[in-house]
Amino acid sequence: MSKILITSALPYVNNVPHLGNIIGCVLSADVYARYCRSKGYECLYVCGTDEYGTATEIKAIEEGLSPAQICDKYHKIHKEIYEWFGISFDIFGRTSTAIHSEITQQIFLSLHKNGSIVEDSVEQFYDESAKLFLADRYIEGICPYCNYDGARGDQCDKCGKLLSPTDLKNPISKVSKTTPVLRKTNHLFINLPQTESELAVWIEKTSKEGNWSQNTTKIAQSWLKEGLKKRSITRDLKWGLKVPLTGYEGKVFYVWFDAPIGYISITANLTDKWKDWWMGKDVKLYQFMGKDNVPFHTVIFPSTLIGTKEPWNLVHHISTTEFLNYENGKFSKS
Ligand code: B3M
Ligand code: ZN
Repeated sequence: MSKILITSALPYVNNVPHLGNIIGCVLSADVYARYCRSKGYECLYVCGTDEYGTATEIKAIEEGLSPAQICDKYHKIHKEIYEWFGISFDIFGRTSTAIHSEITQQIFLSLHKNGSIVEDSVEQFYDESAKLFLADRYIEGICPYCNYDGARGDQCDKCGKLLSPTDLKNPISKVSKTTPVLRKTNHLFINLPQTESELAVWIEKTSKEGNWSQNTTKIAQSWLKEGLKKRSITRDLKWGLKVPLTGYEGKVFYVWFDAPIGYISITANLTDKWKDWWMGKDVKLYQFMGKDNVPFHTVIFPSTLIGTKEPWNLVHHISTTEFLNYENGKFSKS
């Protein structure tokens, strides 16, 4: 009989969990974990806080604390709230652990060894008054597709299209409310086209075997249809994981590169047998998330693991929810 590995998307640490987090990927996963245990299946349910990246840095500035202090403070709040709800995680961990850095760097080095990492220089928005390169979602402007004027540099919440900051009309820095300027900087990219055909075969097979919803399969297929492009995995930030490559000393991994590896490292913080769960045979991985996280779990993270050429277990079933709506709008954290 298969072992069942269950994950809920790792909530960003920099805010207090809201109803959307609970409904979106925790309640359903918890019910499924309880079901599996009641049937006597060997099952493991992991979650934890996603702690790196600009969001944490900016929260730290706002609260006059260090990023590490922010993580400690909010990790505790998250943990207590989920305990209050009686969520049956086997572990509620975090991404700022030594094991997490080790596994992330190892995965990066495997990709690098296999020629799946390429280097390129890019122009990126820089906030001259705050003196920092702006993460995509700290830039706001008008969506080129639907003209919504609160679109973020990574995504438009109105029409759902993924964006690049330079797609936005009238970009404004959310940090200082000034107009950012473009500056050149070097970054590392994961070469998604290299593993695209292998990924396509896997999506075709797993979406059927794992009974993916129509919506999930469509999202994954639409990425393949457009053709995968290389994606940057480094950022000019301080609060993140060090990149173990000469020339990249001042940079860190992009939070979406390390965050999904958090599922693995959180498991490793729970048990020495973590490889049985993540590489062993007869494990079925069930991942629960909000629908905006689907491309990362069906395309980008599986490509990352495929690119290592190591026998990682990829997702079997994806469970997603729509945004939680409230009076005709997206239910927001604020
Ligand atoms: N923290 C985004 C979110 O909370 C992100 C998920 C990571 S899952 C590896 O929606
Ligand atoms: Zn739009």
